[in-house]
Amino acid sequence: MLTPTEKIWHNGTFIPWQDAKIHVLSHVVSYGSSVFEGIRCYQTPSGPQIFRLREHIRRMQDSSKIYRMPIPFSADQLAEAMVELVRLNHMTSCYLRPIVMRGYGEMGVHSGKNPVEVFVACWEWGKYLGEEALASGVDVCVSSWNRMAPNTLPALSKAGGNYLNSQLVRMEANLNGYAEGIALDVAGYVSEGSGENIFVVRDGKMLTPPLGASVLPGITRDSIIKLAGEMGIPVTETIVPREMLYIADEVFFTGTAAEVTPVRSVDRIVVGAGQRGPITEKLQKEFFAIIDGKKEDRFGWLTPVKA
Ligand code: PPE
Repeated sequence: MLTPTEKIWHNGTFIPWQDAKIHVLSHVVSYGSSVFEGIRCYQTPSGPQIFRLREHIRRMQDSSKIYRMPIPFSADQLAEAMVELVRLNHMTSCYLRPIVMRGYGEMGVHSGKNPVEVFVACWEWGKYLGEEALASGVDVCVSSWNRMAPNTLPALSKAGGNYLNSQLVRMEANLNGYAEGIALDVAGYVSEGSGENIFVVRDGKMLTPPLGASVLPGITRDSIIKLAGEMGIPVTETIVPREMLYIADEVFFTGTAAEVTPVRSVDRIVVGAGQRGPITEKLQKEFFAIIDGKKEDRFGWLTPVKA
C-alpha cells in the first residue's frame, strides 16, 4: 500500500495529499486521456538528487504534444515544482509521478474544451520486481499479448491508455507465476516488458529493440547505452527475434522503477548461466555508483534537491 506524503503539487500550488482529487466525469476517467512520468530521486552523500529530471520533463512534453494536450507550465516551472515537492515532503529518496490529464468539463471523445490538469505526487517506492531481483534476476515469459501496432496508440508517448496493454501483459505473466512478461511487436519481434525496456547480450555485444518496435524511449535505456559506450561495449538498436532471448548470454530489463534487473529465464528456458551475467553486473554497478553519488556525475544526470 502507498504511504502518503504530506503534499501533492496541483496546477502551481501545493495541496494536502488527501485533497488531490478529480471528478468522476473528468475526461481522463472515461477516455484515458493522460500522460505521465515516473522519476526516481536518490539519496546521495550530498543530499537527495533527482535522476535525469530534464529528460523526463522533455518526454512528458513530447507525450503531451503527440496528443495535442499542451502543458500550461514550462519545463523550468515543472522542474522547480518537483524539486520543491521532494523538499517539502522531507524525502531522502522517492519516486515522483507527474501526471497531465484532461479534466472536468464536457463529455464526449473530442475534448477541446476540457481543462488540462497537472499533478505531481511523490512517495517511497521500493524494488519494482522484488528485493532479490537485482542480484539474482527474474523469471519471465513472452506474453501472448502484443504491443500496440504502429499508428494505433503511439508508443513514444507515455500515455495512461498504453498501460491497458501493459496491464494485460503483466497480469498474465504474474498469474502464470512469472515476474514479468515481454511483449512482442505487431511483426513478432521483441518489443519490451510491461514497464521496462529490454537488452540482450551475446558474444560481448548488446542488442536492444529500436524505437520503431513500439517501445517507450526509456531514459534508463538511454543511460545504459551511454554507459556501455563509455565501457567500449558495442550496442546496436535493431530488431530482435524472439528466439534471441533464449540463446542470449545475458538478458536484462531497464526502467526507472525496475532500474537494471537481470533476467535469468525466459519461458522456462535458462538464459546463459541462469544468473546475473558479467556485463549486466558491470553496467548495474556503474549505474548505481552514479545514482548513489559514489562516482562523479560526469553526464550531468543528477539534480540536487538541497540548494
Ligand atoms: N517501457 C515501458 C512500457 C515503461 O512503462 C517504462 C517505465 C519503460 C519502458 C522504461 O522507461 P524509463 O523509466 O524511462 O527508463 N515504466 C515506469 C512505470 C512503472 C509503473 O509500474 O508505474 C517506471 O519504471 O517508472
